[in-house]
Amino acid sequence: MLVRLPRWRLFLGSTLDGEGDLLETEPVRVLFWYRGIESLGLGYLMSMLTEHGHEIDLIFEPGLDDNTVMNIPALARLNRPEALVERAKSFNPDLVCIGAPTNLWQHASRIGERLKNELGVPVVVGGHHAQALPEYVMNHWWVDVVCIGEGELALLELVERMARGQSYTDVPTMWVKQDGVIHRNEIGMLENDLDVLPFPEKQLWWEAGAFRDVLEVFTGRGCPFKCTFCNIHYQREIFDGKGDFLRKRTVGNVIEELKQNLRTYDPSFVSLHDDNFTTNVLWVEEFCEVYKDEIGLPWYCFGYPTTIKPRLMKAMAAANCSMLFMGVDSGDPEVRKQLMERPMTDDLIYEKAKLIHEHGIRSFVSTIYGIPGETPKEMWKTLDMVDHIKPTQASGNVFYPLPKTKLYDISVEMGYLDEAGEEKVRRGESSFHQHSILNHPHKELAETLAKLTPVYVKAPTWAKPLLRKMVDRKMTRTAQLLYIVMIPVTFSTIGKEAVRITLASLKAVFTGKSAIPRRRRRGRQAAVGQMPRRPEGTTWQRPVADDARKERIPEGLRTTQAAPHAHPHAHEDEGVEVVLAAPRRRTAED
Ligand code: B12
Ligand code: SF4
Repeated sequence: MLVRLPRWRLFLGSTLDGEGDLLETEPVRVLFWYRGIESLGLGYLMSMLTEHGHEIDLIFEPGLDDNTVMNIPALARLNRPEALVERAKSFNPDLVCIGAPTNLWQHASRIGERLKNELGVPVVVGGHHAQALPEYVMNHWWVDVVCIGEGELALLELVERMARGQSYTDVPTMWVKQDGVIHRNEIGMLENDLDVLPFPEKQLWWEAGAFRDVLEVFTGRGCPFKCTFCNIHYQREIFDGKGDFLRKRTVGNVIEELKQNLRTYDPSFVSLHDDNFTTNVLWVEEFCEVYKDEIGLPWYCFGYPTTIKPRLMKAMAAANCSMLFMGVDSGDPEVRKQLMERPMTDDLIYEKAKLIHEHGIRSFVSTIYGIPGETPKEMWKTLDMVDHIKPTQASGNVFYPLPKTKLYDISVEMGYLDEAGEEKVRRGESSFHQHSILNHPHKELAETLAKLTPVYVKAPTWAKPLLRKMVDRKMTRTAQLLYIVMIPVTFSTIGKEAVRITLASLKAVFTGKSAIPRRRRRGRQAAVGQMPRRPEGTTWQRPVADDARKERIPEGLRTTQAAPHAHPHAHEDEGVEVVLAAPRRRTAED
């Protein structure tokens, strides 16, 4: 029997009895918001919902005024907020989902408040700012739910509860505010088997102009390292005991996603986002073997210096790897070791850069200037190291104390971040590419160096003394201008895609396409065999009645508790041992 249930407004907080599971429910309409770039994290949430029969739409702000790289408030009009709100209204959602890394929080809260006022439906906020500062985020009147971890299972559970008219105040990983009470639920179990997740949504991002030439894909989640400026070390703590922190998809599953997207889109480049990518040589070799035959497009990935090995480079070069991103971060070994917890010698960095180039792979290195306690001499060493490496591209970042990171705490302890600065971080002001928000005695030097690093490494020898003079005189504004003008030269690959995305996303907001509800037939992926590792007998078709899915329901909601699933894979290769289910063991190189 098909029972049509009313929308959440009529029964929020009421509970159907257990038989509710058997009801055929109406889809819930979920609206997503993001800004500036495609978010694969949100893409996963979107496809999880559509695979279960719910309807989604996306409002995407081009973010030209402040894209975390440049801040030009006069361009804010180009985001056409009115058009986005109109689209939101015409979609008539039951739920709004906002993705918020720290530096997007200001924009997220502006649109979140507006949507709450205009639509009056519950608003869920997730992403790194929400994970780091859930209490702060929840304290905003317009926020109803905060997602404190990975969202696929938690959001689906919440939406399914809405569809069934059940209360969702106890959904793990979600903090829920209802009738003035905040229900702070524990973080739920992580999905250990990434292959069971539906491939992230692409079409809505494409329509919004968020990608064109570059097809992005995650091959794994988590990172074995512990850089003090990154969220990874506290994420490892919050997910402790909740499953495998380091997870890898199977090669077949990644290739299948790429193939599926290549049937629809026509990218010229593949971008693999995974900090874990180069840590598992056997996985990479298997991937490269299949990739070169079945995909073949040039691609880009991340590599932690100690994990860059000859065998790996050989396999990657043969599979058309076109660029490798490697964090140099600081040119001073003590700063790297003591302040950044990236213990490696200068020689190791030079050797790895050489190795990359010897295999015909282009390099993209990144630097951070202005961390607490850093001296001018140490900052100059960073520029010199990067110059010596002769990378294809280099980026310069101004240190930003991301909330809950070790380097944030160090900044406070050392007096570099006062209460006003902490409030700026909570509000997400500035970014890695803008002004230093520390009370750093050498902040102008850091800002000028950050702007000039990409230009300096590409400059002819005769121009370098001039650029050094510019840094000496802390000509930050001129450096900023030069940085912008030189983008086509300094970031030729990314720059081209950035221009295409800018034009495409502007076109999308200006032509004002109407909302087209996306609803996919349940079980679509299963039907075409795209989940090679999904256990037999399981299905995405009826999530509630499905036993296998119940196992994936976060702890606390299960009727029977399943033992946490752990599948450690240990691989030894060339002295690097990587254990995928546990914190990484230190290597000789570390
Ligand atoms: C890959 C990556 C990128 C890729 C993004 C690829 C893409 N298209 O999605 C690129 C290189 C483009 C990128 C850019 C930036 N990144 Co980045 N990036 C990462 C990285 C390495 C991995 C992220 C990851 O594993 N995601 C896996 C997916 C599945 O997780 P997710 O995106 O977090 O989403 C899940 C949950 O957070 C949650 N969730 C997220 N949003 C929402 C919303 C709702 C409603 C719900 C319910 C749940 C939810 O559910 C999602 C699915 O499980 C992390 C570091 C790390 N290892 O974590 C940094 C990281 C996320 N990046 C960071 C930063 C600072 C940036 C930049 C600002 C850098 C810069 N200088 O410009 C830009 C931001 C651009 C932007 N507008 O988003 C910071 C964010 C810190 C913070 N507190 O905000 C991180 C944590 C690194 C760090 N330094 O600590 N990044
Ligand atoms: S290697 Fe990258 S993702 Fe891993 S801890 Fe360091 S900065 Fe974070």
